[in-house]
Amino acid sequence: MARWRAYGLGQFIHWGLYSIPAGEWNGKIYNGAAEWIRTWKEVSPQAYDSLIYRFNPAKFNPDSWAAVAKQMGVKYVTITTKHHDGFCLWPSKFTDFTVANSPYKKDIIGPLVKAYDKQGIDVILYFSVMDWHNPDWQYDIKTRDDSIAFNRFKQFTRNQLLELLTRYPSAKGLWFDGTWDKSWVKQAAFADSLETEMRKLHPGLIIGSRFRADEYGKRHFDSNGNLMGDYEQGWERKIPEKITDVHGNDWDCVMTIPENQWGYAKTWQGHIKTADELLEMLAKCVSLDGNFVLNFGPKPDGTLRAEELSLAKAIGDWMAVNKEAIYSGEYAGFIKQDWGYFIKSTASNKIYMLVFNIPVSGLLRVVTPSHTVIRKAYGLDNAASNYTPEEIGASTYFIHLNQQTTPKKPFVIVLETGEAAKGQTGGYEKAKT
Ligand code: 16Z
Repeated sequence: MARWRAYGLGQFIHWGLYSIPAGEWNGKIYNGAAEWIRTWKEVSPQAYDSLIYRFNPAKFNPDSWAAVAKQMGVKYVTITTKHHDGFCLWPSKFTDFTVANSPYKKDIIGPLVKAYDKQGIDVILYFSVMDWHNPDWQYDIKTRDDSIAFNRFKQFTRNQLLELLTRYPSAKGLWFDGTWDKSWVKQAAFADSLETEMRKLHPGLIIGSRFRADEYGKRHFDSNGNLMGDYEQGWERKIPEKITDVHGNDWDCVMTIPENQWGYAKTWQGHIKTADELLEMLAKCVSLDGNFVLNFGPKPDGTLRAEELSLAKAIGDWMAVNKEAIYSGEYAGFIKQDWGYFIKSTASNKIYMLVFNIPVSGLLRVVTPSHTVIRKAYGLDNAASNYTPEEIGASTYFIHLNQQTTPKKPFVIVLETGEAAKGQTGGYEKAKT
């Protein structure tokens, strides 16, 4: 988890049969998430499942995906091995509904793991427990037949998970999804023993809080209020506002570029996030002790769409200059200010100011924790660019920006701080009221 904590930035990949229709069925474009198209009432599940005969990503090149991720500066990637539709991107022995029976025939996961490993990017395997293709999957267990079928399903799930961990031993963790239905929530004992089995097979395995419920059906946090799993997996398309929201837990935020599309959708509707917006989300997450994971939905031919490539490039260009403020960054303990986010480095004593909103005055307020003084302030992109913080009150400073030269891009100021000399009060007198 120490390694996980230092990641800062991650990539999510949603790829599967849903990338072929890409949100469009019989000429109609659906606004819902493209990877859910199998469930729209106009879509026949049989027709959807036949997409397996069209899965043939001729231009898939795992090394080029990994190179994009490397340039972007991500430290880990989460890849869908099987989404809710049940289609497996690895040749699972436990179902026919896999890449092996598509025209592509080859394993997708193995080469991806290898390519990302080669770039030094850790891999987490996404796995949906809910499986629309498997007739044994149930939403709830109401009859004896449901129970018999679901018992088969549990063994199937166990087989697939042990298979994934055996085939891809370098994976660092599992990202579970589709675990919210009553059927699975009732399997606390089974899930608990499966978790133990997986951890034994794969020491150090990281599992988030979505995997299992407790015996009272509580999810994420058990009936005693304790986090279940290694990190909180509830921050999906939302970000905490303040440090007390995260209760001292590890967490990551998974985020889409448009409003709610994970799989490839031909047409993105509504607001599409900009690089600066995404960078601000990244800064906010790291400043509150979390990781930020940006989703990509590759096209059916195996290439990445132009919008995602250009965002990845812009984020990577920013990271090339400012990564020191992101990796190994944690909550700084400074009062949040309107211009942006404070991040403290766990690797040094430096404090980073990630500036996103420049005030009209050009003055950035910094209130230091008690007995802490600023010794030095300079631009992360240029250690020679000194700022002279003006002390304006007890533990309170203004950093003066040169409004002529301040870039119109998010930037970082490094603060080197120290302990105030004994008895040093700054001479500021408190009001008597
Ligand atoms: C609103 O109900 C949802 C929304 C998203 C149920 C499931 C999901 C899936 C998405 O398809 C994507 O995989 C996301 C991470 N997951 C929670």
